[in-house]
Amino acid sequence: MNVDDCKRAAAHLAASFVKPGMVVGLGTGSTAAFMIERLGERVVKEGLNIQAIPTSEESTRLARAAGIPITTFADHSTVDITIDGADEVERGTLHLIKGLGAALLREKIVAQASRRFVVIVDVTKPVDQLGQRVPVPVEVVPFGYEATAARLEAMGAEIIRPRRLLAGELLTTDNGNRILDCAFGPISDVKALAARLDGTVGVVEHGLFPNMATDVLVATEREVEQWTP
Ligand code: ABF
Repeated sequence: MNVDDCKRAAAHLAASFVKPGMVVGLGTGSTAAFMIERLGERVVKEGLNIQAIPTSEESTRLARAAGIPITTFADHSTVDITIDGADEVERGTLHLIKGLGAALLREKIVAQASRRFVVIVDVTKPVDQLGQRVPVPVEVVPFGYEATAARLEAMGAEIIRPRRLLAGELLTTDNGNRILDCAFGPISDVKALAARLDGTVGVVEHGLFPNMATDVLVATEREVEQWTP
C-alpha cells in the first residue's frame, strides 16, 4: 500500500462510523478528501441521510460535488461526529498538531462542537512528542501581524515564515487572516503552550489540539489501528 492507499483505508473506516440522521463535520486535507468522497458514495448510492458542516471552502466544494447535503451551526448547535486529518499525533496523549492546510480555525470550532472527533492519519503522522517534525501553525489577524510575530518569537518560536502561496503572495485563510508557522521544537507541555498562545493578543487560533480526539485511526501498510485516549 502506498501513502494514498493508507489514507484511503483510514478514511473509509471512519466513514463507516457515520449513521443515518447524523450531522457530520467534514475535515480538510487530502485524507479528509478520501472520507468526503466515500461519504458521498454512501449518500448517493446507499441513500444515507446525513447533513454535513465542512471545515473549509475547499471541503464545502468537495462535499457539494460528492452530493452531500450541507448545513450550518445556525440549524445545528452540535455535531454528531467529525472526521478530519492531522499533521502530527502524539502517541499516548493523542494531542494533535493541525493546520498545515490553513483550515485550523474552522476545524477547531467544528471539532469542539462534536460529540465524537475521529482523526484519520497515515503512519507518517504519529510522533513521540508534538513539534518533532512540523511547526505549530498560528492564525493571526493581518493588522499588526509583525508585532504578533515578535510576541511569538519572544515565547520561543522560530517563525519559519508568514505562509505564502506558491505564487509568492501572503496566504489569506478562509477567515481573512494570516498563518505564521511557529517552530517550537519538541513541545514538553502541550497544554501550557496552548494556553499561552490562547492568551496572546493578535492570535485568532492555533494548531495545537490537546485532548480533543476521541479516536485516532492510523493506517499502516497492514491494517488500520484504532487508538483511543
Ligand atoms: C487538515 O489537513 C489539517 O488540520 C492538517 O493540516 C491537514 C492534514 O492533511 P493531509 O491529510 O493532507 O495530510 O486535516
